[in-house]
Amino acid sequence: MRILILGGDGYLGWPTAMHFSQLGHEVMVVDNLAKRQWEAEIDSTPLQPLPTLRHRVRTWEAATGNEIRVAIGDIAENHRFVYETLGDFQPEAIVHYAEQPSAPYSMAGREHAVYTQRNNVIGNLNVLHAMQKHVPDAHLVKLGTMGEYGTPNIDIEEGWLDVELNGRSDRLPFPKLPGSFYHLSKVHDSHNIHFACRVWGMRCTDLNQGVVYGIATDETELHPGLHTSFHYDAVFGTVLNRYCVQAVIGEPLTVYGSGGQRRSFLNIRDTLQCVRLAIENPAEQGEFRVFNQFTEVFSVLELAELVVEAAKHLGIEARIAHIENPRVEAEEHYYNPRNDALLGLGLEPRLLSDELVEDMLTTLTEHKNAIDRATLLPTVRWRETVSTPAG
Ligand code: NAD
Ligand code: USQ
Repeated sequence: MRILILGGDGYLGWPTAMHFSQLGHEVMVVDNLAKRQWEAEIDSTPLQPLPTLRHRVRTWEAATGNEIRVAIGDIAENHRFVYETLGDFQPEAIVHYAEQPSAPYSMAGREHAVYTQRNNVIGNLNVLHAMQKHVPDAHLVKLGTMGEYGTPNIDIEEGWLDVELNGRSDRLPFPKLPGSFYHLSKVHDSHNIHFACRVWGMRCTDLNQGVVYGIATDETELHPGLHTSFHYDAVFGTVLNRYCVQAVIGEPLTVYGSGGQRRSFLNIRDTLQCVRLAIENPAEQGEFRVFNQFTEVFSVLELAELVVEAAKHLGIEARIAHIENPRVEAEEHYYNPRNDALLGLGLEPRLLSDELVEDMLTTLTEHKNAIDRATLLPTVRWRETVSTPAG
């Protein structure tokens, strides 16, 4: 199958590209390398220096004999580039990761909020229009987020809600209560994709993904130059990845507020499994399909306690610090999301056991000296209209 990966230079995009290439698919990656500029802007560096995208692709070809095509371009600012790429490559499936992914980055002030929503919403619109023109039968697999739903006081269904009102009933999009301008951009994307399915008969899967953790996949482990971009700073690092880094360098694990915030989580290896299952079992023509993509639910305090315990097994004494929550979010709340669809397609979750955290801690210890402590504490505050994203 011809598979186009948008955002193929990123944390999830690069391992996904290698995964499909290894499975024998014809893969092309697109990226505008914007993440590398955001890193420079906020003075954040990934754990391991990243070779250029073309260099990574050459390493992949040398290691496996498989080719990955590359196109550098901006899907939001250059719609012609998107049309040309889809027209030339004729993908049968498109995996769309190419968005600004950080909630704190989007909350740093007006410019960052506008940039995030413009980049994400317009990029996605350009993809939808280019698909309609050049590959109307292709399957769009779009990365959304569990954070679109927020934390309502009812169970979270997969995208839809059966509603009865005044004697009538309907199946309607599940209500959304996102917690940042970034998460809002994903809600806007979902509405635009749903509309495109209704009016143009396109086939799309919206993957409402939880928080991803992990540093390695089967393919990144094939060669030292194939690692992915792993962040631990307060802007681009996600919570469990951050805790593990904090533990190995003896910094306290930064639990925001009481830590009762419950979220959905999954291993980066399971991201690849879920995206593969979505592609192998495509949505019907005209169908807007929503999957909740996660394997487990934890509170952020439970996660910190898990890391402390795993660190203890390795002789590392980790400790927890409850710091003032820079975000506006419920710290004690009901949270019960469903994830039946991907399990029904055969997802075999790789659950977070002590052993898995210990593996991560061991790998991170090898890179201990490269970790920049200055980027660990949050500087973006939701209640302030201008914050500095830099540490
Ligand atoms: P990332 O920043 O590492 O990757 C995104 C890539 O897209 C970057 O390489 C960036 O340069 C590229 N990009 C951004 N805007 C672009 C544009 N206009 N044109 C071309 N390329 C562009 O982020 P990630 O963690 O790999 O996340 C990938 C996707 O998955 C994002 O959409 C994110 O919102 C979503 N997601 C991530 C997580 C997570 O925990 N990492 C969880 C749920 C959803
Ligand atoms: N948190 C801490 N301590 C930290 C960092 C975070 O307690 O040091 C807390 C946050 O307050 C929040 C939770 O951990 O309650 C998750 O924060 P996060 O930074 O790990 O994740 P989030 O901002 O939600 O965003 C990440 C990705 C984003 C994706 C989202 C999935 O960056 O791309 O969409 O996870 S979800 O959370 O399901 O919406």
